[in-house]
Amino acid sequence: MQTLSQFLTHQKTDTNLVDLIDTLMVACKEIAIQLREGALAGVLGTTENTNVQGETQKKLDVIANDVLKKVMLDNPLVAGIASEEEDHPVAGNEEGRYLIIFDPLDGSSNIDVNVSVGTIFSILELPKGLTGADEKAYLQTGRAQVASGYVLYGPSAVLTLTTGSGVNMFTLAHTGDFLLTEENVTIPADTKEFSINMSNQRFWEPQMQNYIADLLQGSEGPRGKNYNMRWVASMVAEVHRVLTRGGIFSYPWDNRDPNKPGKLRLMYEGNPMGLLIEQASGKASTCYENILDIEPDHIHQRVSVALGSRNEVTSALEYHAGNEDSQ
Ligand code: P6P
Repeated sequence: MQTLSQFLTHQKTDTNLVDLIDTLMVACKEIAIQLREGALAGVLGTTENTNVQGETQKKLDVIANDVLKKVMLDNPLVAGIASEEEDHPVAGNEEGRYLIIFDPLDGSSNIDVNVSVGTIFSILELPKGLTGADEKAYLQTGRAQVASGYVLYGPSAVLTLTTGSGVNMFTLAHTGDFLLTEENVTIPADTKEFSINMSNQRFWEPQMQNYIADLLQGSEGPRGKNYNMRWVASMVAEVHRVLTRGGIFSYPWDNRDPNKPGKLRLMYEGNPMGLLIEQASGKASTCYENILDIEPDHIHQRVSVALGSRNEVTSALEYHAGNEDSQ
């Protein structure tokens, strides 16, 4: 089985990008070890702090963020990093070429109940004339990403990665190597599985209420087939399932905070996941536009999401375009 470095080198990936991704995996392996220790290492539970999102930080949120920050900023290729857990970007090396944006531990509300979580990352090139300290340097569309992916810390630790030539999956072996286990991942165009937090149903726009209501009618309804539902509350786990067997995952806009475009974050959830989904022949939308086309305004901006099996996402968008009778 090919190691991650062998595979990327075989694919003729830029050697600097290979070096950067290898460094990222050093940090993720350390996070995986801390997670495996869990209660034994006294790393469960929350801190006294809240992050820029207004969320109480888990101890492992802070640990994961600190590991990624230290390891990545030590690499001379890194001009700067931005993180869900950092108010502002952190400058790296003046000669650095890359910007790394990450959600250090997505789904961390699941840590204390031992459910899968993950590290999501997005890699951009530093624009000329800007530094890793300038927030403006990071505000690039999702299509500008040179690579994106996540490490899912589940029953096994799996890296899912795109460098713009398809999606591949690598499983962490006991040797410490990430070994190629799935090549050229392709999402089935159709699905019978949807993933949404149904407890928010009364807050959605009518178009989303109508779409989900039609799914729930099953084979007697306009969709003409029975659907199954999943909700893990870790986007990284949901996206991994969608990449592995298809589905539609959505966290739509809701009226609980009308000024917020969505719950998820564009720069370190929507964009990296959106690139993976598109590279695997799926579709990634806000329900109104392709996620990867959004011109970002600020590093922590939020976004609504509907992504996964191309034909199913297209149907969901037709409800939002006012064609409720879409089949
Ligand atoms: P809710 C985790 O906090 C996260 O950002 C995503 O990983 C996940 O899909 C979503 O929020 C879960 O949100 O409202 O169901 O807890």
